[in-house]
Amino acid sequence: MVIKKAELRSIAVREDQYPPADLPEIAFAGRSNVGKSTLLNYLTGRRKLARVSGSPGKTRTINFYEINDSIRIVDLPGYGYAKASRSLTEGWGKMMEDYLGKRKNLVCVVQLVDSRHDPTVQDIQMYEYLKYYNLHGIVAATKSDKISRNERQKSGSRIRKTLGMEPDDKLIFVSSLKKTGGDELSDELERIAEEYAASGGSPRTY
Ligand SMILES: Nc1nc2c(ncn2[C@@H]2O[C@H](COP(=O)(O)OP(=O)(O)OP(=O)(O)O)[C@@H](O)[C@H]2O)c(=O)[nH]1
Ligand SMILES: [Mg+2]
Repeated sequence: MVIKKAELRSIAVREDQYPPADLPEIAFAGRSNVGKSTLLNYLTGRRKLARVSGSPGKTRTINFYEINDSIRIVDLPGYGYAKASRSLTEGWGKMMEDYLGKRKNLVCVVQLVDSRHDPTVQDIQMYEYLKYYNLHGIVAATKSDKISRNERQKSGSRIRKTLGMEPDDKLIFVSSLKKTGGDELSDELERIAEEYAASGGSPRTY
């Protein structure tokens, strides 16, 4: 996918702040600090489009980025942020339920996991949740610059097994630092968007 244009369309904490449901959306979900915002910048080739931080809990809103006026990538706030206050954690749950559970033009969620570690309990729960809504299918293993080629094999089977990925589910190793894996991921996203367009943009039925 050649990205000619990428811009922040909306920042939302409530449904009435979402943009109209007129374009297919692909969301990025994952633990705080796993590298969602950095991956978005890497994929769009815009270094400063999404804000990145060394400390977890940077993205606390649902941020909609419009690509080539034809598809949106949605940067979701991360989970598993230990220092988050109780009210923030509760707010997070509702915000995620409202978006992931109801958004009609949401076609897929890319789940990000850290390639260095076993998926956490919350990663597993998130993948289960995505499966339930049929939004699963692509997992991006981030920060792959931090592991060797050898470790990648092991990491891959561990992630597949722990999350309970099906053989057809895609696992893509990415490094936003070294700029690897992005082409494979964006080809996958393009394929999904085309499928959605070919289906006449049929909305979710649940
Ligand atoms: N080595 C390495 N570091 C990375 C990579 N991607 C992200 N990081 C670092 O990981 C940290 C967190 O990145 P973010 O993109 O802000 O993470 P996030 O998932 O958006 O976090 P929240 O907004 O808190 O949910 C930053 O310090 C990034 O520089 C990568 O591919 N390789
Ligand atoms: Mg972020």
